Amino acid sequence: MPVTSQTSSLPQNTAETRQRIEAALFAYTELPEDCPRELREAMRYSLLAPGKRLRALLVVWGADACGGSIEAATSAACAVEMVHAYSLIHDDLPAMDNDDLRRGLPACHKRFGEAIAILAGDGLLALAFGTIAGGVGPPETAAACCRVLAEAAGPACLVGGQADDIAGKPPESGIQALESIHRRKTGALIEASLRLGALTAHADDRQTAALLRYGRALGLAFQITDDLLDVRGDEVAVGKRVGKDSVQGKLTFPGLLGVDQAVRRAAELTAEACRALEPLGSRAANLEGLARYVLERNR
Ligand code: GRG
Repeated sequence: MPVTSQTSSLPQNTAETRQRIEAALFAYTELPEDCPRELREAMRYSLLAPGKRLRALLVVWGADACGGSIEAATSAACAVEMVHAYSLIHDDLPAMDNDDLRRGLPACHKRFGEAIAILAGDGLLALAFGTIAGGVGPPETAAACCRVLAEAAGPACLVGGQADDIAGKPPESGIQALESIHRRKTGALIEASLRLGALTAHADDRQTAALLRYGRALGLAFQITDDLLDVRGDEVAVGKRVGKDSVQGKLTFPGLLGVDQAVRRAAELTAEACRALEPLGSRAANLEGLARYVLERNR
C-alpha cells in the first residue's frame, strides 16, 4: 500500500467513529456527586474540547485491522484521550510551556485557574486507568492495557520526554536526541494506542508487530508535521497556530533538517507506516487513510 497521490481525506467512517468516541467520553465524565462541580467542568472542558481524536482512532482502527470490534476497543480509546488531555493541560501551565490557548479555546488554567487545571489533569489521568479497568475485558486484557498505558504515560516516556524537553536538552546532540525526546513525548502514546487496539482485539504477534511498525513511523511523521505546521504558523503569522517553539529557539525538525528535508522525511515515514500495514490487508485501510491525513493535515 504505497503512499500515492490520492487525497488525504480521512476515511469515510471517521465522523461516525469520532461521534461514538465523543459520546463515550461524555459518558465517562458523568462523575459521581462527590466530584466538585468546578473540577468536573474543568475535566470536561479540556477532554471534550475539539481535538482530532487521532489516538482514539488509532486504538479502534488498530483493533479493527486485527479483526477486533470497535465496541470492545472504545473504553481503551477513551482512556488514551484522557491521558492525552491531561498531558496537554499540564503542558500548557506556566511552569511548563505556558500556553494561553489549546484547541482554539483558552487553556484550562486560563479558564479555571492553575490549581483547578492541575487537579483536572490529575483527575483525567486517574480516570483513564479506571476506565480501562472497568471497561476492558477480560481482566487479564484490562491489566495488560493498564500496563501499556502506564508505561507510555510514565517517567521513561511521556513524563521523561517532557522533562528533557523543558530542560532544553539536547541542542548539542542533534537529530537522534530530538527523535528520542519525541519518541517519548509524542510517539509513546501513539504506539501505546496501537498496542491497546491490538490487545483489545486479542491480536497475534504478527498483527501486533505490524501495528507497532506503523505506529513508530507514524509517531515521528506526526511530530515532524507538527513542527512544520508551527513553521508555517510563523511564516504567515496568522491563525491559531503560532510557531512558538521556533520563537523560543527550541530545537525542531525543520530547524535541524531544514524545511524541505523535514517535508521529505515526513513523507518517507508515512510511506514506511503504510508499508508496515501490508500484512494486515484491506482491513487496515482506515489506518492507511489516517497516515495520509497526518502527513497532509493543516491543524
Ligand atoms: C506535561 C506530562 C506532560 C507531558 C506533556 C504531549 C506533551 C507532553 C506536550 C504537548 C505539547 C505538544 C504541542 C506536543 C507536540 C505534539 C502534540 C502532542 C500535539 C498535540 O496533539 P494533537 O495534535 O492534539 O493530536 P489534539 O488537540 O488534536 O488532540
